[in-house]
Amino acid sequence: MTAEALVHSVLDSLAVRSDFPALQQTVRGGKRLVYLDNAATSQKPRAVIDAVQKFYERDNGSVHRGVYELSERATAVYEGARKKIARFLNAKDAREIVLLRGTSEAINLVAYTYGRKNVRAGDEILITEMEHHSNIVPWQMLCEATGAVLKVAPITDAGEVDLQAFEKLLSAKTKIVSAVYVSNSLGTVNPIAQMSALAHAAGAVMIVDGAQAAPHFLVDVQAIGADFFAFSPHKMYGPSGIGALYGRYELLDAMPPFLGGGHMISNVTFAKTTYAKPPAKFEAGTPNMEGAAGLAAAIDYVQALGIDAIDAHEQLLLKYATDALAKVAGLRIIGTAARKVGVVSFVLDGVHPHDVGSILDRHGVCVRAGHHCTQPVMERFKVPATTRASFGVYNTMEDVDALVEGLAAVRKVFS
Ligand code: 7TS
Repeated sequence: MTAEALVHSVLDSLAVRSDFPALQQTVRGGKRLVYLDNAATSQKPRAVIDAVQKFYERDNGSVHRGVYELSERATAVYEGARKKIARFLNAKDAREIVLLRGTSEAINLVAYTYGRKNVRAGDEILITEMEHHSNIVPWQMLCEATGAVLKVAPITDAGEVDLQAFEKLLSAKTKIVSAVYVSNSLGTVNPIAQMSALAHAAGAVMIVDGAQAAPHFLVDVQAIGADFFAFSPHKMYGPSGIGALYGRYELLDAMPPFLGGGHMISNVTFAKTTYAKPPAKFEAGTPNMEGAAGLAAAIDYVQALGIDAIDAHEQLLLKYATDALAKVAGLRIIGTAARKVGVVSFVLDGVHPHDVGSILDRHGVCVRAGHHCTQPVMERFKVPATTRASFGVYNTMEDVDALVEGLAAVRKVFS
């Protein structure tokens, strides 16, 4: 079987592509749109767009509060999405799912509430060198507020966490370990269950930044031992502005609230306010209801394709792209871990990644060029930035070929 036929045998990516209205357009004067920036945000299938529109056309009403039919429907959509996420991530209970804006807000919530309650001066928080800024800055803010110390587990030249060093950095002082499941700039899939087990053995809680995991393979928050797990559905064909924090119920229940306001209370008087139980305690204000409708449709969409088929499809693309890019003169791939998702970061001798990105854009190829909000990773590999291609369900080998052809054009400009 040819490689092209093999890709189509696990997922019919051309049929999948036709589900995405945005991918039907041409760009830059008639060029086929080759969208390879899925790690930043994915395009949306018709089913998700329709679910958002249907919510506005039929079900929009005040969630949780109203006594009329539209409000009941809005509440059913919103709470239905919560249940769907709980099943998707294999949480024990839907009350363990807090609906927020996304991964950044989820990690900030944990740092602010769990962190300020449980972390004292001299305690330690352990992260890794491959974290997104969203999983660095909230911990630095917590350390500033409490006098705790941030420790960083180094990564190897291949872009894998140095597990021995990680283990050595754990001690009775470690109160929190927070690590990325999948690196957005390197593509590395971390041995997160093993890291959780080590964190727990040291008596720390384990927070998993799952932004780049859930779109690509089956996630089971219980199996990986996550105490908290952050999720951004806009990277998984869902709407932006909605996301989730999974937290073990006992932990959520013992945490103080984050934002104050409507819905998060049990009773308010000027003398004393008592708070609602989780997840309501962390959901002040009118939430993103239409986003919840779209998010539920996105989960249905990936489950209908089959998450294992998605994984297999992206692995084939990753291999095809890695082999093809390795043959490009002067190109070096940054991130060569044994286990990766469909993310390829690279640098091209003598050409700044921003120039690579701009020239590729002229050919209709959308990639990300920059530090990908992982400046310490750039420092680790001694590069100012990388060009990153990241794959999704609708990408094909033709897309990879377009990338490689675009790179030949870059080379011509800079020769
Ligand atoms: N963590 C990881 C690993 C990420 O890749 C991102 C976003 C975030 C956290 C933040 O997610 P948000 O939904 O709250 O924004 N990563 C990227 C990226 O790679 N390019 O643009 C955003």
